[in-house]
Amino acid sequence: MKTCYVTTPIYYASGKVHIGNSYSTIVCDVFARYHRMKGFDTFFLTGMDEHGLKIETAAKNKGIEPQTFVDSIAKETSDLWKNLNITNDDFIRTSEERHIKVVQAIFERLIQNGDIYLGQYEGDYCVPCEAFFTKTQLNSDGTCPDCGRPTIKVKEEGYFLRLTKYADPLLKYIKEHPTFIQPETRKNEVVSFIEQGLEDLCVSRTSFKWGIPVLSNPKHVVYVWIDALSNYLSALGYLSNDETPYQKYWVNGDRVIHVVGKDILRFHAIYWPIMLMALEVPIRFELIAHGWVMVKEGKMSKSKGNVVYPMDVARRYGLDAMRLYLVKEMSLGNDGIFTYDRFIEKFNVDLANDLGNLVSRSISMMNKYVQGTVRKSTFTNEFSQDVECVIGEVVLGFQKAFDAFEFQDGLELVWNLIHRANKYIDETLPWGLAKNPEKMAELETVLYHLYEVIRIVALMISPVMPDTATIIYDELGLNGRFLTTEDMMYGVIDEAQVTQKPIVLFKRLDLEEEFKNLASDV
Ligand code: ME8
Repeated sequence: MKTCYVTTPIYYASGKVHIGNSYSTIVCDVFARYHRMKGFDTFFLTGMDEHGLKIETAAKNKGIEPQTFVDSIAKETSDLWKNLNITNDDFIRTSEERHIKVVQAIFERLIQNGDIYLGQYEGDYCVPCEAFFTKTQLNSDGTCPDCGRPTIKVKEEGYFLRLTKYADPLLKYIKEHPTFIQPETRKNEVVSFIEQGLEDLCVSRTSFKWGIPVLSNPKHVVYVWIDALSNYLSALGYLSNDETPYQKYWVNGDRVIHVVGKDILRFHAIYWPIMLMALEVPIRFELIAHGWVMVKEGKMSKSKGNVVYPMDVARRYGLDAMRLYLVKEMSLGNDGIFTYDRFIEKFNVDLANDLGNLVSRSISMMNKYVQGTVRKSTFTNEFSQDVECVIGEVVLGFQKAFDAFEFQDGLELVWNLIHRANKYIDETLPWGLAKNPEKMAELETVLYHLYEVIRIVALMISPVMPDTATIIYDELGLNGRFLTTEDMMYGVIDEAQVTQKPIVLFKRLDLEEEFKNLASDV
């Protein structure tokens, strides 16, 4: 059986996860669910990044131990994932023993083979971003190039990872593996960053305590990126000699995908493969870098009070509608925008009008004209043939897109099929056929084609809208059957009995009304 290992970034345990961070997790969930449908043995990892100065300071401000602080955020975050229907197989936390052991072993190994050495660090450090910057990387006024806030000067003894030694092998690797960094524009950014010249990276700190101590020199704690990046191996049981998930999903795995936001691209595209080269661990992963979810005013920020939380949207409009909006409206490589007016507009068009309407009018015609029993029929006509053709093309394109993490393109195709089916109803006029007993075979064929379109649409949207897909499947009388990607083709079902009572899947929203409600809730 083929394997798929997909990971989200591990989230800083410093605050509440918003709709932007949730985007990373939702797209990974879509990928994992899709691969399970394809029959891949899939391992989906997410977790928490729990060390560092920022977290130590936040805990101190609350008057509690850092461990107590991160425990409560980890619980809140893993509960959120359950509520968002995320199907992660594991939840790694960097304060766990299984992770600490791996990081300490990795660090010692890199000291022993000379890829980490002790030196003097002098530089500019951004506390909120937990990142050091060279003079050339800082903004002209000396502020942080990532967040724009002031940096502080730091001078201390520190361990360094030899990035310089691996710059050429890394460039070679990137050139030889065209899908290593996606999309292409992000790859070009990384290549030009490396070509400008890398500097060795400071990977330990002595100025705070909340981190993993370096075993051979415990006054140092491991600086956050070696700690954080190692989660992708520690969760797989990297150190053990047994038949571990590490062997299965990493060393011998078929697909390994790390999904990251564009702001942490550099760490994953440069530091991480270099760490792996230094450890002699094969680089098995492909990196997908996505853009940011923005709001009307630009970036979400607590101080501006414009942060959108996923459960607020999901409670109001349904979880699946929110998941669909994020996956369908965001083009992976670019920034996307979340606004309630756009969300409501898309809800009405994509869900209430297109999908909801197709399902409800088709099922009620099946009940009205053939007592809910749909059968494959041999009768055909040009419209039906065209629908079969469109199904074939859409499924092919959909699978190609979903394999390549291009969910927006895949879903665009699904909606093309929905439009085609709605048009098919207008072309064939089943209510007219029903009036003429001689047209019974034609009517049966139309209803069967509609049935097959709805079934295949439900299957294709199931990684994104799992609850909706289950409801539609139940309405089609298929509970729990025909659920793999192989069932995504016309003609799979011979006969079926649909529900007599279809529910309204998505009720049209009134924009004005919704804005009144939203305003009164704030
Ligand atoms: O960076 N839209 O954690 P984090 C889309 N601990 N994605 C967004 C976003 C937005 N508005 N805001 C943040 C970290 N993100 C590290 C990762 S991995 C070994 C360590 C994304 O909690 C961001 O790009 O700050 C990143 O991919 C993820 O949320 C976690 O961010």
